[in-house]
Amino acid sequence: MSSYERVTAHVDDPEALREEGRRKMDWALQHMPICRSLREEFAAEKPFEGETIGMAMHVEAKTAILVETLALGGAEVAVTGCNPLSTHDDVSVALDAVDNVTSYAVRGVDDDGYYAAIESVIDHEPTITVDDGADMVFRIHQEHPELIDSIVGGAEETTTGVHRLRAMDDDGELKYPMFAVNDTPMKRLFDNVHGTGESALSAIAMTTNLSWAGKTVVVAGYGYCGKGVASKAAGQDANVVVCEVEPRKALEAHMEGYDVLPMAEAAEEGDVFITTTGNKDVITREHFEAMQDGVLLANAGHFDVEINLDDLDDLAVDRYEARDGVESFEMADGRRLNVLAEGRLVNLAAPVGLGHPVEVMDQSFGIQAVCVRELVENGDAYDAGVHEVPDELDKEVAEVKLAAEDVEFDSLSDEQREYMDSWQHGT
Ligand code: RBV
Repeated sequence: MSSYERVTAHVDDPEALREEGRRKMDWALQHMPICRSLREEFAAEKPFEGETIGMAMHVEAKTAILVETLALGGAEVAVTGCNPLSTHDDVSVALDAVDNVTSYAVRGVDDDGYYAAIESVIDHEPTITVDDGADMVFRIHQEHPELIDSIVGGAEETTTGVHRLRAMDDDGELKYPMFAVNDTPMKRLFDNVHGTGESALSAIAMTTNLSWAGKTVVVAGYGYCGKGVASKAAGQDANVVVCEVEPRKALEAHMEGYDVLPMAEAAEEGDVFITTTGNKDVITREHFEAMQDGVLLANAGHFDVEINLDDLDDLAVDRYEARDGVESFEMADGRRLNVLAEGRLVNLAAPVGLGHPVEVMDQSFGIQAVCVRELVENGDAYDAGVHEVPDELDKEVAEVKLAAEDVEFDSLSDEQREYMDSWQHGT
């Protein structure tokens, strides 16, 4: 059953829901010049005719524009969510109404519903896959290996997914080519840094109605996402503490002016904790035991494993919904520790979560779209395994964006090019 049928079975006015979803998509599109430019190209040339694209991504307005862009290029697209809480049902319904698109995403599904929807996408027998977190690639390899021969390749959106695919690849278990969209400059220097920083902080602020100024914000992980969260929190006048396990990143955080502490010490000081590591058990029992009353606990990593909620539940004598999107865990000594969005990635899974700002997703999804085009045009050139996105494609997307922003920039003269390519020049 598509999301339209599932969602609209419970609402009085499905057409109003579809219209609201479409309105959100139209707003996003206005701010997505890269996707607009690509959709013109795709609509004229129909590069995806005959392809079936299976997608598991956060189904909200910007993602819907990517899906529609691929469908306008001639593909049949089946899509579902990549997180049980990040789907916007109105957008999912609007997307399902687009020609050649079927959406199976519904917000608030349980584990069975989540995987059933991925299975429904796989039933379309995709020739190309687009993932955020690699759940679909993984499922195809585990449960439907017979489909692999007819899959040209795929593209992966996020750090965690690329990490997972590299682990599969290292074990010789990845059987078709996958582009690491996350690793391109146009993606991770913008989406991971500014996107995560802005959207995680705004989702936390909107969910709690609390201020950043004067707070101690503990950021776990100083990768691209952690850097973004730390710098935006500092920009809101918070005191930022960084926790790291990698010595050079810890040093980088220290040199960039943040306090660097082990989590065991940071736990005593923090007012707000934001995890961005991609690893499990970043905040556990010993840390909960040391925290102050009223702390906020939020995760901005892809999976809900960073804050150990089983430990927290063990310690709690009571737990209750304190606000929409905030669950309070009350300790025996009366302290209340507040978990946002069930420990799922807060910028998308909080009830007010809108995901990253439109402009950065335009960049990320521009890369996704040109990767799909590259797979259709040159898929045979890529072996099974994880591949970097060709730099020319990344530059192409940057140039479209600069043109849309009316930013002019320099180019090298022939002499400069020659100088850069030669090694004979010295003093
Ligand atoms: N992300 N998507 C959105 N569609 O609103 N916001 C963030 C959206 C992606 C982002 O690219 C990141 O790599 C991934 O979500 C984590 O799941």
